[in-house]
Amino acid sequence: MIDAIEVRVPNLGEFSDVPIAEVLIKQGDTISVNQALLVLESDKATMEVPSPVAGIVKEVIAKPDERVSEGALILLLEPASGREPEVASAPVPAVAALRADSATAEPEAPAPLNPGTQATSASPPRASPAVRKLARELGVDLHAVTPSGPHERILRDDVRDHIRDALTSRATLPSDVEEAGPVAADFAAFGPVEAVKLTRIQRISGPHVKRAWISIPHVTSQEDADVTDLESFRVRINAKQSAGQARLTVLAFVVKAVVSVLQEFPVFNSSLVGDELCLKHYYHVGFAADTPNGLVVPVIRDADRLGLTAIAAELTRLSASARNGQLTPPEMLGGTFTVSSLGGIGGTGFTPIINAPEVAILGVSRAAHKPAWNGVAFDPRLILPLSLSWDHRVVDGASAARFNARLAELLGDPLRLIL
Ligand code: CAO
Repeated sequence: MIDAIEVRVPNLGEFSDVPIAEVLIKQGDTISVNQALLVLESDKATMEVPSPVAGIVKEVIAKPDERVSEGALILLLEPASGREPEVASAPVPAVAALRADSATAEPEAPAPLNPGTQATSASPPRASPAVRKLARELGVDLHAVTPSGPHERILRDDVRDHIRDALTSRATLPSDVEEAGPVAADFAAFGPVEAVKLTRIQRISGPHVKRAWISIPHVTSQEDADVTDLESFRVRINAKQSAGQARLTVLAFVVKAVVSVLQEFPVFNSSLVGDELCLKHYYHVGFAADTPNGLVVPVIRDADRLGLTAIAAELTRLSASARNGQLTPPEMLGGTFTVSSLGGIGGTGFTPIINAPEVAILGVSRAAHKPAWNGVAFDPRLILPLSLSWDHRVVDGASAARFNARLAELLGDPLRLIL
């Protein structure tokens, strides 16, 4: 059995009776040769006292704020596994680090984790070389750290707490959003309630929609399209459709027009990948479909190669599959732009959520007759409200306004649209 080793304060050169600013080890710690044990701080300097031997700390004798000189007992050490103690092969320096007591002697720390909380203290932060090193490694500006040690000294734990607080505050938005619903409320205390499970589609699409809403800076631009001529054209064509032919819906015209405008404004048919835009040279247009089980988004592939009636046929086929729960995964993948039409239901406008990784989505509301000034009198015109949500990292307001204006122009001139 090897006796515990007494580890004492080494020769401090010109210094004696120096206060202990920090005790860096605790009982049970396994320490290695040269590991810092104490930080001593005099009026003129800060010193770290390294360990001359390796082992397990049996008892810590030194206490913060005590004053020590050469020979003072710091701790009792047990050699690891009862072996002969490993000692420094070269003499351990009396102090591992010695610095003038000025923060300017230290290299600059990298950009702070949380610049918003940066302090403007005139005096340099007080911290041991080890703490400064830790702060540098972790990119923490010590000016921003709240000290908890004696004499406003920043301790290791203060640096760690600072990082934890910074990370927690960064994570606040999503978790706040998550907790925004009154999940824990006891609704039954106010009246009868019933619990209904979310559908499978809702459980799958919910997190996707939430992620898109939180992570994409959305802006929605509104536009009115005069679809008076389009509607009379549509009614005329539908009246002549033979049995079995797909009905031309407003949505079919919208998809046709959207493809044409996407070709003119390629950025709307892209995805943001890191700091690059992936511009897609194919046009797979998704459309939101309301089904008994929830919202799904079937995709009309290569919509640019389809005529109006083929688009209408695809809309009919995919809508039926969506309602019957028979869509296959490929029929829901690869969309480059989405249209969400609530026109069959109502509404004068809404803010659709972008179907990430797409960068824009078009919302279509219910067309209604509105008076339009023709220069002489008010004319009743059928106006279709368009709501384009776009990712402000990719699209700017002017482009969105041009996209919408062009779309409205095409929808206002059905012959040009189909030619
Ligand atoms: N303005 C006025 N009336 C409209 C219209 C519009 N924009 N769009 C459709 N209508 C009317 C038409 O009268 C149409 O009948 P006719 O074509 O015979 O005249 C009727 O509504 C029914 O249209 P529809 O909605 O069934 O067909 P559609 O092709 O327009 O839409 C589909 C198909 C699948 C998009 C639609 O059924 C649907 O599910 N819409 C909901 C989408 C949704 O939920 N979006 C929200 C997503 S975010 O939660």
